[in-house]
Amino acid sequence: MGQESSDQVSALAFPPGFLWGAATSAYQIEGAVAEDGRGESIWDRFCRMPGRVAGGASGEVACDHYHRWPDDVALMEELGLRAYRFSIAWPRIFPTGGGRPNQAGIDFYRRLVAALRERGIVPMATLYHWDLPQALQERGGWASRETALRFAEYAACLFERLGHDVPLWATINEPMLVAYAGYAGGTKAPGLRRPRLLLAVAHHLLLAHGLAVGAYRQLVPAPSPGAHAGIGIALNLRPCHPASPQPGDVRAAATLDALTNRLFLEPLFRGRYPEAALRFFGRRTLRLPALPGDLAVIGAPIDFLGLNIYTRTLATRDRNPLRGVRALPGPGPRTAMGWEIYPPCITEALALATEYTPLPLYITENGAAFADRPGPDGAIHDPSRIAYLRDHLAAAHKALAAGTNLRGYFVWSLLDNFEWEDGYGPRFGLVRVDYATLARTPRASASWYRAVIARNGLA
Ligand code: IFM
Repeated sequence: MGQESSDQVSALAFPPGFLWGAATSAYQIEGAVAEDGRGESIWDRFCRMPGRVAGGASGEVACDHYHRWPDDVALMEELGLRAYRFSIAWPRIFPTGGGRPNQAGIDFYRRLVAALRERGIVPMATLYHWDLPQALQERGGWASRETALRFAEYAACLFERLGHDVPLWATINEPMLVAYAGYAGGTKAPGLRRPRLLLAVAHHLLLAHGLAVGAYRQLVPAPSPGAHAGIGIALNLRPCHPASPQPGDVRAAATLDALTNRLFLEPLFRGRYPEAALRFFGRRTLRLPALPGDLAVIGAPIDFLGLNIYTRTLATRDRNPLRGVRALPGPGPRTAMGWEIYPPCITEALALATEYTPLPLYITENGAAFADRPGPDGAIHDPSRIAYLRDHLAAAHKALAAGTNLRGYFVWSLLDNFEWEDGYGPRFGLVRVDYATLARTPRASASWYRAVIARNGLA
């Protein structure tokens, strides 16, 4: 990779100290699902259900990061990353969801965190990136309040052991997808098609978040103001636009926004669920299982808000009264996931978050899957990924120039990895992984990103 001087002046300079990183998650990269006492997760189980995951794939080996993490940390250093967002596998720490913690699991993350810190890479740990211990699923999973209580214990255990070494913590990754894809659409683990559970699942995820924040305040010293430190949550915000100017579609966009974005923002920052979402669910006789005091727990002050931003959604009215609204992809060019490439999704999602909070914001995920292959010289040219990242970063810069409190940006993903129900098809990595040999090869986008970090901005 080319050497760039850090004092180069860039056309789109980011603020000093802006945190440049890349992200991954445990089940998507670690493999070693039966090693060192790790328990079964809902994804291990889901992957064994016939027809649920493309090609019958699973995270059994994934990128073998569990064994190759020293090489992966060396790669991060080569890339010049200032931060790395990873997730902790709950079943490695509590193989059956509770009881006594598994020391071998804790040690794995302790070693990883120490290696990151030695290289000056700021660790951001996510506590829940979708790999629930299967034993808790058998007791109802997120539809049960008990899971939120067990999550608070799991979080406290990690704050006690790693709270001083990990400056940034995200509680839950994308609660919206956990609820809708896991319990209503059934496309993600645990694969349930029981939309009636939606509101309970969303509420218990938020409650788990709030309880973990409470534990953090008791166990970890308050972060110094201005530092990249503290606790937050990673929401996936998708700006919703009407598919047409028809009043039905305009209403559909507002409803979809309430059901997907504001369903999480509003309780976190305003101590209530959005009226439009409650009306929508109420008409379908879904009940919120909130106990007195829950909303205060959920609204416990946090230190930052993480945002996973990829695209926007178009909304249209669905004449099926059970559904009411339908999400459509936009008309623009698409990534290999079929997601519309729409860079203003960054400015719009940041504006939506800013409506709710003046807190520091981090883009905890942004990136794209594209099909590419190594050329005859072995190099991997991925101009589409570079263009995607450049245009989305330019949008982030625009938001910064308008005063948005954006403090950092994490590319999804460091490595190609297990893309959930899509198996190993879509490749999001700055670094290509050859799944036959597990060899890692940085793509052209990795050199490009390295240069962006070195000059703290876009050329
Ligand atoms: O791979 C996922 C990640 O686990 C959560 N956010 C979106 C990514 C791309 O689909």
